[in-house]
Amino acid sequence: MDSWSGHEVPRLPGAGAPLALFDSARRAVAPTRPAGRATMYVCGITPYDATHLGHAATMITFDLAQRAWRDAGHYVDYVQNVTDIDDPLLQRAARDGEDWVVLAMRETALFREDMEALRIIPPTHYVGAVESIPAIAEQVRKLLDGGAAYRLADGTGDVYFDIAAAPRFGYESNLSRDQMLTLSAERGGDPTRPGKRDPLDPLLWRGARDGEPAWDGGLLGPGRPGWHIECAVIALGLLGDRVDVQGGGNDLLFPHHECSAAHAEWLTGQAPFASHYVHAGMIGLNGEKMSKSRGNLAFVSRLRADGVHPMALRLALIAGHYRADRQWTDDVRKAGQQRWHRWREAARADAGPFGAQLLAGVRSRLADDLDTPGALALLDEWSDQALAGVGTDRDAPALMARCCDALLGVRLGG
Ligand code: 5CA
Ligand code: ZN
Repeated sequence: MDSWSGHEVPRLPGAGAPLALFDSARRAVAPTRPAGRATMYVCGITPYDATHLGHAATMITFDLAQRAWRDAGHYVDYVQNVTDIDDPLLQRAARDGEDWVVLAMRETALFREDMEALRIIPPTHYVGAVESIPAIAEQVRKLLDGGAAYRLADGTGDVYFDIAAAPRFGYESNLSRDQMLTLSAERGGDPTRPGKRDPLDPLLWRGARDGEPAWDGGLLGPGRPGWHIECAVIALGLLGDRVDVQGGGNDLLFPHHECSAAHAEWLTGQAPFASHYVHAGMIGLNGEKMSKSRGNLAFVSRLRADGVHPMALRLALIAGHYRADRQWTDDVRKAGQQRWHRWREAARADAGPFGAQLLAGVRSRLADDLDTPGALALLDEWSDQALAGVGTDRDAPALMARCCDALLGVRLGG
């Protein structure tokens, strides 16, 4: 499907440092090592409601990774999906008496608009689950033929992945079996369903049900794909057998990314599927994780309509480290707006402290697991000094603005 429109990313003098990121599988910060072209797959929205600040924060996180890679001289091949068929989407459409396709298209259009406003560099490929169904069905048939999947004997036509076919299962999330069972039940799995070989086995293909949309699955029969196999197949089809980064919010650590990796690794015979599994913290509101099911949402579109500049929003969201779960509050918003105004003023100063040094500092903070609080502190200090008339580098204000634009995605002009 169509992505959104991009914008020019200014080039900076010299080159950025190699990017290191925290890998959930190894539980450590480790350098990324893209072979020229860097590849990244990020789990995108399930479009049954508007983009909230949690989605925005996660998308900004991976946008920063993309910017750091580009600055270090890599071409970035970036794929993001849209889960445009899934139970929650069908439930919301039924609740509101709406066509599920219309709902998905409307919310995806709004997401694109929000992403553009936030200056998120568009993915190379923006891909819907629905348009990928033939490819997904083909891979599910392969899993079934190869003995890594089985059909439930209850006549539903449902097909499950046999986690016994994934000897490394659990390596990505590092959780105990009890924790996995709990999370599977909370996050779309069905550990108590009778007839499964292992309670943790994930659904690959859901046989057609009355009143639900279904697609031709060839020998699988009519139905629709399970969630984890969608992301595995879309990633493999467009990025090859391995990706440098598999990304999303930390609510996807298990079962989603564990199962996607298990599917992909069985299909390619290569492990690990991702060199880095990168997880952004959850943005909360009123003390709880922001989620559609809880209904405590702060929408990007709503804030934009209320006059909060998208660049101030971006600054507010990156004031905390991407891996930390954090709360959205009025104070966080106000601090973002104040910083935005101050930096804009500083970028218009006649001179400031040495620009090359500022750029080197910001680059090194971001290369170190996207340390935005560290980068923001350097830019705050530089701005304070420039506004106090400290420093004689007349090229520094323009370089500071270009640095914010290219590396943080924050445009100070305009
Ligand atoms: N469509 C699936 C992924 S394949 C999905 O999780 N959709 S979503 O709409 O629920 O979330 C979209 C992206 O935003 C995912 O990467 C998810 O991990 C992330 N996300 C969801 N809620 C939050 C939140 N409160 N804070 C930060 N990130 C979030
Ligand atoms: Zn996904």
